[in-house]
Amino acid sequence: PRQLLPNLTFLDLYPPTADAAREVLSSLNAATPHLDPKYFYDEQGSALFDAITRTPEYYPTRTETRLLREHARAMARTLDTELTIVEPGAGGCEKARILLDQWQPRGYMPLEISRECLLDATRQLAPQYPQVQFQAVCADYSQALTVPTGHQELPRLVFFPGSTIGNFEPVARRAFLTDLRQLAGDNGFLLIGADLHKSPERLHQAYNDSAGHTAAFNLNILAHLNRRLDCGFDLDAFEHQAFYNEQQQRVEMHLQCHRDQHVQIAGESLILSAGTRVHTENSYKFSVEDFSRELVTAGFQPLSCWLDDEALFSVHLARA
Ligand code: AVI
Repeated sequence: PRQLLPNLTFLDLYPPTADAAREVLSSLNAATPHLDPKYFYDEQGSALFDAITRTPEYYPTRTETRLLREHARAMARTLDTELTIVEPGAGGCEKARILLDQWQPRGYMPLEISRECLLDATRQLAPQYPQVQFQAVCADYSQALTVPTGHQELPRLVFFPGSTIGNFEPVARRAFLTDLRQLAGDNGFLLIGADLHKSPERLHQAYNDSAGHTAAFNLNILAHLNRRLDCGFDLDAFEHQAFYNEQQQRVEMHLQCHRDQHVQIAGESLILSAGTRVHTENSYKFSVEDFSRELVTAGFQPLSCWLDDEALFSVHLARA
Protein backbone atom coordinates (compact mmCIF):
# COMPACT_ATOMS: atom_id res chain seq x y z
CA PRO A 1 0.00 0.00 0.00
CA ARG A 2 1.06 3.56 -0.65
CA GLN A 3 0.84 6.14 2.12
CA LEU A 4 -0.95 9.14 0.63
CA LEU A 5 -1.70 11.08 3.80
CA PRO A 6 -0.86 10.42 7.45
CA ASN A 7 -4.16 8.56 7.86
CA LEU A 8 -4.71 7.39 4.25
CA THR A 9 -3.19 4.41 2.46
CA PHE A 10 -4.00 3.35 -1.08
CA LEU A 11 -3.85 -0.22 -2.31
CA ASP A 12 -4.29 -0.92 -6.01
CA LEU A 13 -5.51 -4.45 -6.79
CA TYR A 14 -5.55 -3.49 -10.49
CA PRO A 15 -9.05 -4.77 -11.32
CA PRO A 16 -8.78 -6.39 -14.76
CA THR A 17 -10.70 -4.53 -17.43
CA ALA A 18 -13.31 -6.83 -18.88
CA ASP A 19 -13.54 -7.43 -22.61
CA ALA A 20 -16.53 -5.13 -22.80
CA ALA A 21 -17.02 -5.50 -26.55
CA ARG A 22 -17.28 -9.33 -26.41
CA GLU A 23 -19.49 -9.18 -23.35
CA VAL A 24 -21.88 -6.67 -24.91
CA LEU A 25 -22.02 -8.57 -28.20
CA SER A 26 -22.94 -11.84 -26.54
CA SER A 27 -25.55 -10.30 -24.23
CA LEU A 28 -27.24 -8.52 -27.17
CA ASN A 29 -27.21 -11.78 -29.15
CA ALA A 30 -28.78 -13.74 -26.28
CA ALA A 31 -32.33 -15.13 -26.51
CA THR A 32 -33.39 -12.20 -24.32
CA PRO A 33 -31.22 -9.29 -25.46
CA HIS A 34 -29.85 -7.57 -22.39
CA LEU A 35 -27.02 -5.39 -21.11
CA ASP A 36 -25.22 -5.62 -17.78
CA PRO A 37 -26.33 -2.69 -15.57
CA LYS A 38 -22.69 -2.02 -14.71
CA TYR A 39 -22.51 -0.26 -18.11
CA PHE A 40 -24.84 2.47 -16.79
CA TYR A 41 -22.05 3.93 -14.70
CA ASP A 42 -19.61 5.96 -16.70
CA GLU A 43 -19.09 9.56 -15.58
CA GLN A 44 -22.25 10.71 -17.32
CA GLY A 45 -24.24 7.78 -15.90
CA SER A 46 -23.10 8.46 -12.34
CA ALA A 47 -24.14 12.11 -12.74
CA LEU A 48 -27.54 11.00 -14.05
CA PHE A 49 -27.99 8.57 -11.17
CA ASP A 50 -27.21 11.44 -8.82
CA ALA A 51 -29.92 13.50 -10.53
CA ILE A 52 -32.38 10.59 -10.07
CA THR A 53 -31.69 10.50 -6.34
CA ARG A 54 -32.73 14.14 -6.08
CA THR A 55 -36.07 13.77 -7.90
CA PRO A 56 -39.18 13.93 -5.71
CA GLU A 57 -40.30 10.52 -7.05
CA TYR A 58 -37.15 8.51 -6.25
CA TYR A 59 -37.61 7.84 -2.53
CA PRO A 60 -34.89 5.21 -1.79
CA THR A 61 -31.79 7.37 -1.38
CA ARG A 62 -33.38 10.07 0.70
CA THR A 63 -35.28 7.59 2.88
CA GLU A 64 -32.22 5.48 3.56
CA THR A 65 -30.09 8.54 4.32
CA ARG A 66 -32.68 9.68 6.84
CA LEU A 67 -32.79 6.22 8.44
CA LEU A 68 -29.02 6.15 8.79
CA ARG A 69 -28.94 9.65 10.29
CA GLU A 70 -31.75 9.00 12.72
CA HIS A 71 -30.61 5.60 13.92
CA ALA A 72 -26.82 5.69 13.66
CA ARG A 73 -26.51 6.05 17.44
CA ALA A 74 -28.85 3.15 18.14
CA MET A 75 -26.85 1.09 15.64
CA ALA A 76 -23.62 1.96 17.42
CA ARG A 77 -25.15 0.89 20.73
CA THR A 78 -26.18 -2.46 19.26
CA LEU A 79 -22.68 -3.00 17.86
CA ASP A 80 -20.99 -1.91 21.06
CA THR A 81 -17.45 -2.42 19.75
CA GLU A 82 -14.71 -0.57 17.94
CA LEU A 83 -14.61 -1.50 14.31
CA THR A 84 -13.48 -0.91 10.77
CA ILE A 85 -16.11 -0.12 8.17
CA VAL A 86 -15.60 -1.90 4.83
CA GLU A 87 -17.70 -0.60 1.93
CA PRO A 88 -17.80 -2.47 -1.40
CA GLY A 89 -18.59 -0.11 -4.29
CA ALA A 90 -18.20 2.99 -2.12
CA GLY A 91 -18.32 5.47 -5.02
CA GLY A 92 -17.94 8.96 -3.59
CA CYS A 93 -18.31 7.62 0.00
CA GLU A 94 -21.27 9.96 0.64
CA LYS A 95 -23.26 7.64 2.87
CA ALA A 96 -20.25 6.54 4.88
CA ARG A 97 -19.93 10.15 6.04
CA ILE A 98 -23.01 9.68 8.20
CA LEU A 99 -21.36 6.73 9.96
CA LEU A 100 -17.98 8.47 10.19
CA ASP A 101 -19.67 11.48 11.82
CA GLN A 102 -21.68 9.55 14.33
CA TRP A 103 -19.58 6.47 15.07
CA GLN A 104 -15.98 7.61 14.98
CA PRO A 105 -14.87 4.16 13.76
CA ARG A 106 -11.17 3.24 13.95
CA GLY A 107 -10.94 2.50 10.25
CA TYR A 108 -12.74 2.94 6.94
CA MET A 109 -11.94 0.80 3.92
CA PRO A 110 -13.79 1.75 0.72
CA LEU A 111 -13.49 -0.68 -2.22
CA GLU A 112 -14.10 1.01 -5.53
CA ILE A 113 -13.38 0.11 -9.15
CA SER A 114 -13.05 3.73 -10.27
CA ARG A 115 -9.54 4.74 -9.18
CA GLU A 116 -10.19 8.43 -9.77
CA CYS A 117 -13.43 8.49 -7.82
CA LEU A 118 -11.84 6.58 -4.92
CA LEU A 119 -8.77 8.80 -4.72
CA ASP A 120 -10.77 12.04 -4.98
CA ALA A 121 -13.22 10.99 -2.28
CA THR A 122 -10.68 9.64 0.22
CA ARG A 123 -8.20 12.51 -0.25
CA GLN A 124 -11.05 14.82 0.67
CA LEU A 125 -12.42 12.76 3.54
CA ALA A 126 -9.27 11.67 5.36
CA PRO A 127 -8.17 15.12 6.58
CA GLN A 128 -11.68 15.71 7.92
CA TYR A 129 -11.53 12.59 10.09
CA PRO A 130 -7.95 12.53 11.39
CA GLN A 131 -8.79 9.90 14.04
CA VAL A 132 -9.95 7.40 11.36
CA GLN A 133 -7.47 5.22 9.43
CA PHE A 134 -8.47 5.25 5.77
CA GLN A 135 -7.45 2.29 3.59
CA ALA A 136 -8.59 2.94 0.03
CA VAL A 137 -8.66 -0.22 -2.12
CA CYS A 138 -9.07 -0.07 -5.87
CA ALA A 139 -10.85 -3.32 -6.71
CA ASP A 140 -13.82 -4.72 -8.62
CA TYR A 141 -16.02 -6.03 -5.83
CA SER A 142 -18.08 -8.11 -8.25
CA GLN A 143 -14.89 -10.07 -9.09
CA ALA A 144 -12.94 -10.38 -5.88
CA LEU A 145 -14.28 -9.68 -2.44
CA THR A 146 -11.14 -10.39 -0.49
CA VAL A 147 -9.25 -7.57 1.08
CA PRO A 148 -5.96 -7.52 2.94
CA THR A 149 -6.17 -8.11 6.66
CA GLY A 150 -4.37 -5.66 8.89
CA HIS A 151 -2.08 -6.52 11.79
CA GLN A 152 -4.30 -5.35 14.63
CA GLU A 153 -7.55 -6.57 13.14
CA LEU A 154 -10.67 -5.01 14.55
CA PRO A 155 -14.12 -6.45 13.85
CA ARG A 156 -15.34 -5.40 10.41
CA LEU A 157 -18.68 -3.92 9.58
CA VAL A 158 -19.52 -4.43 5.92
CA PHE A 159 -21.63 -1.51 4.70
CA PHE A 160 -23.71 -2.10 1.57
CA PRO A 161 -26.32 0.67 1.28
CA GLY A 162 -28.55 1.87 -1.53
CA SER A 163 -30.50 -1.36 -2.17
CA THR A 164 -27.82 -2.23 -4.68
CA ILE A 165 -28.45 -5.78 -3.47
CA GLY A 166 -31.80 -5.47 -5.32
CA ASN A 167 -29.95 -5.25 -8.64
CA PHE A 168 -28.69 -8.86 -8.28
CA GLU A 169 -30.70 -11.83 -9.58
CA PRO A 170 -31.82 -14.19 -6.79
CA VAL A 171 -29.08 -16.81 -7.38
CA ALA A 172 -26.32 -14.22 -7.71
CA ARG A 173 -27.73 -12.39 -4.71
CA ARG A 174 -27.45 -15.45 -2.55
CA ALA A 175 -23.84 -15.99 -3.63
CA PHE A 176 -23.00 -12.33 -3.11
CA LEU A 177 -24.50 -12.23 0.40
CA THR A 178 -22.39 -15.28 1.22
CA ASP A 179 -19.33 -13.41 -0.07
CA LEU A 180 -20.26 -10.48 2.18
CA ARG A 181 -20.41 -12.90 5.10
CA GLN A 182 -16.85 -14.02 4.28
CA LEU A 183 -15.73 -10.43 3.96
CA ALA A 184 -17.21 -9.56 7.37
CA GLY A 185 -15.18 -12.32 9.02
CA ASP A 186 -16.23 -14.29 12.06
CA ASN A 187 -16.65 -11.43 14.49
CA GLY A 188 -17.97 -8.96 11.93
CA PHE A 189 -21.27 -7.31 11.00
CA LEU A 190 -23.32 -6.29 7.99
CA LEU A 191 -25.30 -3.06 7.57
CA ILE A 192 -27.33 -3.25 4.38
CA GLY A 193 -30.18 -1.31 2.74
CA ALA A 194 -33.07 -3.13 1.05
CA ASP A 195 -35.95 -1.49 -0.79
CA LEU A 196 -39.41 -2.69 0.26
CA HIS A 197 -42.59 -3.79 -1.53
CA LYS A 198 -45.08 -1.00 -2.10
CA SER A 199 -47.82 0.00 -4.51
CA PRO A 200 -46.98 -0.54 -8.18
CA GLU A 201 -47.98 3.11 -8.82
CA ARG A 202 -45.41 4.40 -6.38
CA LEU A 203 -42.73 2.19 -7.93
CA HIS A 204 -43.78 3.22 -11.41
CA GLN A 205 -43.32 6.88 -10.54
CA ALA A 206 -39.94 6.27 -8.93
CA TYR A 207 -38.62 4.72 -12.17
CA ASN A 208 -40.46 7.10 -14.53
CA ASP A 209 -39.71 10.48 -12.95
CA SER A 210 -41.37 13.45 -14.61
CA ALA A 211 -38.08 15.28 -15.25
CA GLY A 212 -36.95 12.32 -17.36
CA HIS A 213 -33.71 11.61 -15.50
CA THR A 214 -34.39 7.87 -15.26
CA ALA A 215 -35.11 7.73 -19.01
CA ALA A 216 -31.85 9.60 -19.69
CA PHE A 217 -30.00 7.26 -17.31
CA ASN A 218 -31.39 4.20 -19.10
CA LEU A 219 -30.54 5.58 -22.57
CA ASN A 220 -27.08 6.58 -21.40
CA ILE A 221 -26.14 2.90 -21.34
CA LEU A 222 -26.18 3.06 -25.17
CA ALA A 223 -24.49 6.47 -25.25
CA HIS A 224 -21.76 5.07 -23.01
CA LEU A 225 -21.26 2.07 -25.31
CA ASN A 226 -21.12 4.41 -28.31
CA ARG A 227 -18.44 6.51 -26.62
CA ARG A 228 -16.46 3.53 -25.41
CA LEU A 229 -16.85 1.02 -28.24
CA ASP A 230 -18.07 3.18 -31.10
CA CYS A 231 -21.13 0.94 -31.62
CA GLY A 232 -23.27 3.43 -33.49
CA PHE A 233 -26.56 3.04 -31.60
CA ASP A 234 -29.09 5.65 -32.71
CA LEU A 235 -30.44 6.80 -29.35
CA ASP A 236 -33.54 8.32 -30.95
CA ALA A 237 -34.61 4.85 -32.04
CA PHE A 238 -34.95 3.65 -28.42
CA GLU A 239 -37.50 4.32 -25.76
CA HIS A 240 -37.15 4.00 -21.98
CA GLN A 241 -39.49 1.51 -20.34
CA ALA A 242 -39.76 0.78 -16.64
CA PHE A 243 -42.52 -1.19 -14.93
CA TYR A 244 -43.18 -3.34 -11.91
CA ASN A 245 -43.24 -7.08 -12.59
CA GLU A 246 -45.54 -8.31 -9.86
CA GLN A 247 -44.76 -11.97 -10.31
CA GLN A 248 -40.99 -11.47 -10.06
CA GLN A 249 -41.34 -8.72 -7.44
CA ARG A 250 -39.01 -6.41 -9.28
CA VAL A 251 -38.96 -3.22 -11.29
CA GLU A 252 -37.62 -3.94 -14.77
CA MET A 253 -35.98 -1.44 -17.05
CA HIS A 254 -35.82 -1.99 -20.81
CA LEU A 255 -34.96 -0.10 -23.96
CA GLN A 256 -37.54 -0.63 -26.68
CA CYS A 257 -36.14 -0.37 -30.20
CA HIS A 258 -38.47 1.31 -32.72
CA ARG A 259 -36.35 1.23 -35.86
CA ASP A 260 -33.96 -1.36 -37.30
CA GLN A 261 -30.47 -0.73 -35.96
CA HIS A 262 -27.24 -1.77 -37.60
CA VAL A 263 -24.51 -1.60 -34.99
CA GLN A 264 -20.84 -2.59 -34.87
CA ILE A 265 -19.45 -4.41 -31.85
CA ALA A 266 -16.16 -6.23 -31.50
CA GLY A 267 -15.63 -6.03 -35.25
CA GLU A 268 -18.98 -7.70 -35.96
CA SER A 269 -22.19 -6.24 -37.37
CA LEU A 270 -25.34 -6.81 -35.43
CA ILE A 271 -28.90 -6.01 -36.43
CA LEU A 272 -31.40 -5.07 -33.75
CA SER A 273 -34.73 -5.07 -35.53
CA ALA A 274 -37.64 -2.77 -34.76
CA GLY A 275 -39.62 -4.24 -31.87
CA THR A 276 -36.58 -5.69 -30.10
CA ARG A 277 -36.48 -4.96 -26.40
CA VAL A 278 -33.18 -4.80 -24.55
CA HIS A 279 -33.41 -5.61 -20.83
CA THR A 280 -31.10 -3.28 -18.89
CA GLU A 281 -31.90 -3.68 -15.17
CA ASN A 282 -33.85 -5.47 -12.46
CA SER A 283 -34.49 -3.82 -9.15
CA TYR A 284 -35.93 -6.35 -6.69
CA LYS A 285 -38.14 -5.27 -3.81
CA PHE A 286 -38.36 -7.20 -0.55
CA SER A 287 -40.35 -7.78 2.60
CA VAL A 288 -38.45 -7.43 5.86
CA GLU A 289 -39.15 -11.11 6.60
CA ASP A 290 -37.94 -12.41 3.25
CA PHE A 291 -34.82 -10.30 3.33
CA SER A 292 -34.00 -11.35 6.90
CA ARG A 293 -34.39 -14.98 5.80
CA GLU A 294 -31.92 -14.38 2.97
CA LEU A 295 -29.45 -12.97 5.48
CA VAL A 296 -29.82 -16.08 7.61
CA THR A 297 -29.31 -18.31 4.56
CA ALA A 298 -26.06 -16.47 3.87
CA GLY A 299 -24.85 -17.15 7.42
CA PHE A 300 -25.83 -13.92 9.17
CA GLN A 301 -27.79 -13.46 12.34
CA PRO A 302 -30.17 -10.50 11.98
CA LEU A 303 -29.92 -8.09 14.92
CA SER A 304 -32.15 -5.13 14.08
CA CYS A 305 -34.01 -3.55 11.22
CA TRP A 306 -35.09 0.07 10.83
CA LEU A 307 -37.94 1.32 8.61
CA ASP A 308 -39.30 4.78 7.86
CA ASP A 309 -42.90 5.70 8.83
CA GLU A 310 -44.25 4.81 5.40
CA ALA A 311 -42.31 1.50 5.35
CA LEU A 312 -40.73 2.43 2.02
CA PHE A 313 -37.19 1.25 2.80
CA SER A 314 -35.35 -0.94 5.29
CA VAL A 315 -31.87 -0.91 6.82
CA HIS A 316 -30.78 -4.23 8.33
CA LEU A 317 -28.04 -4.83 10.86
CA ALA A 318 -26.79 -8.40 11.18
CA ARG A 319 -24.01 -10.24 12.95
CA ALA A 320 -21.73 -12.54 10.99
C1 AVI B 1 -28.43 1.54 -7.94
N1 AVI B 1 -29.76 0.94 -7.85
C2 AVI B 1 -30.06 0.53 -6.46
C3 AVI B 1 -30.84 1.76 -8.44
C4 AVI B 1 -32.20 1.05 -8.28
O1 AVI B 1 -33.14 1.71 -7.87
O2 AVI B 1 -32.28 -0.15 -8.56
C5 AVI B 1 -30.57 2.04 -9.89
C6 AVI B 1 -31.69 2.79 -10.57
N2 AVI B 1 -32.27 2.45 -11.69
C7 AVI B 1 -33.19 3.31 -12.01
N3 AVI B 1 -33.27 4.21 -11.08
C8 AVI B 1 -32.31 3.93 -10.18
